[in-house]
Parts: sequence; structure tokens; C-alpha cells
Amino acid sequence: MYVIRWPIYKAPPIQSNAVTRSSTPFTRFLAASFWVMLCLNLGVPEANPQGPPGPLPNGNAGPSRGVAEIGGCTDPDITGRATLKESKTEEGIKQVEVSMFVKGLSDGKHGVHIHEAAACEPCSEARGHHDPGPNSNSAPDAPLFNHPYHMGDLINIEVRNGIGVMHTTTNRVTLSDGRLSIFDDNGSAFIIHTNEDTYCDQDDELQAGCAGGSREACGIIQPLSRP
Ligand SMILES: [Cu+2]
Ligand SMILES: [Zn+2]
Repeated sequence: MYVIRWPIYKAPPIQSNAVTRSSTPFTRFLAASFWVMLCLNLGVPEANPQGPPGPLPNGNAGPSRGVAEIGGCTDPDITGRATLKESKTEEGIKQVEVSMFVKGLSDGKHGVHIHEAAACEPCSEARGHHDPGPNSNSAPDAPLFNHPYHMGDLINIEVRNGIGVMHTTTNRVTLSDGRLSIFDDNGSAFIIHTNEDTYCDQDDELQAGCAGGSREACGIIQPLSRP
């Protein structure tokens, strides 16, 4: 059984490059947040890629948490982690909180999506954007331009001084079993793109690469057992 170990990364000394070069309070805050969040993941339970761990307290079958270790498609200096947590709104709608921390990307915005297959080697194996359903069309751009209608479409991650942080909540997907689950037969993976996702929502934005272009980093999403 695959076991999440901590520390996942060889943590660089706190004085290293990105931290000391960034002298503004905001960048120091980002750097501190990065490591604090990694530390908070100390308590993540064992990954359970073999299958769902059983019924949840709210009656849903399947996992309620997930994690992805992120690495560069070609650049080994890109590393990071994403965590996913499913909950229910007061109305009973499932929602998934996604938190992502990545270092080593170029500064600026980078498109992030949940892609349709749990594969990163090479990053093209993650295939298109997660889009289950009777009219599934995972193509991001030309010629069909089915972006940003995909269930796996997320917001950009913003990188400053080499550190990227992203938090978002989506109700387009679930971790627990169901028609929107990202833990379907072939699983799912995060892809971080080289460029910003413009969301391709304007007619004059419908051009190849509007969803972020080439692939920079990838992380297979693993289901976690309940604590
Ligand atoms: Cu993508
Ligand atoms: Zn999309």
C-alpha cells in the first residue's frame, strides 16, 4: 500500500534562495505559508489507491480527501503538493476545497485543471480536462473549444518569487462516488500549464492555448482514507 511520507521533499534550509531574496512582508508571508501548509499535512492518513475506504459519515461512499504530489513535466526543480477535501454545503451540495502549493514555476499566472487520467509520464498521458457525462468532451481548445465548460476546470495558480499558492472551492467535481467523481476508472491528475488560463470565454479568445498552453507540472491525485 502506498504510504504518504513526510517530509515528502528535502526541505531546503529556510535561508535558501526564494526566501531570502524576497524581502517584502507579503512574499515572506507566502514563503512561510508554503512550509506551514506542508507541515500541516503531517497528519494526512495513508493513501488508498486500491479503492474507496468505505462509507462516509454523511452516507456517501468513497473517499472524502485526496492528495497529489506535484512534479515538473521536464524540470525536476518544480515540486509541490495539492490537497483536496470534500464537504457538503448547508443545502447538501457536495463541494471540494483544493489547496495547492508549488515552487519552481515562473512568476505569474498558470492555468490549473483536473485532467481526465491518473498519469504524468509523460504529462500528455493525463489527457484532456476531466469532463464526465453523456456529452463528455475533454478537449480544451481548437477545434472544439469546450473550455471552460469542463468539470475539471479550476482557477489559475499565481506565482510570486518562485512560490505559487492557490486555494479554491469547486462543486463541479466530487471525491466520493458518483457521476462527477474524479476517482473514476482511470483516476485523475492535476496539470499546471506554462501560461495563464484566459478561460476562453470570449469569442476573440478562442485560439489554441487559451486554456494555458503547454504542460509545466503534473500530479496524480490519490484518494485518502478517512482519518
Ligand atoms: Cu489543463
Ligand atoms: Zn477545460
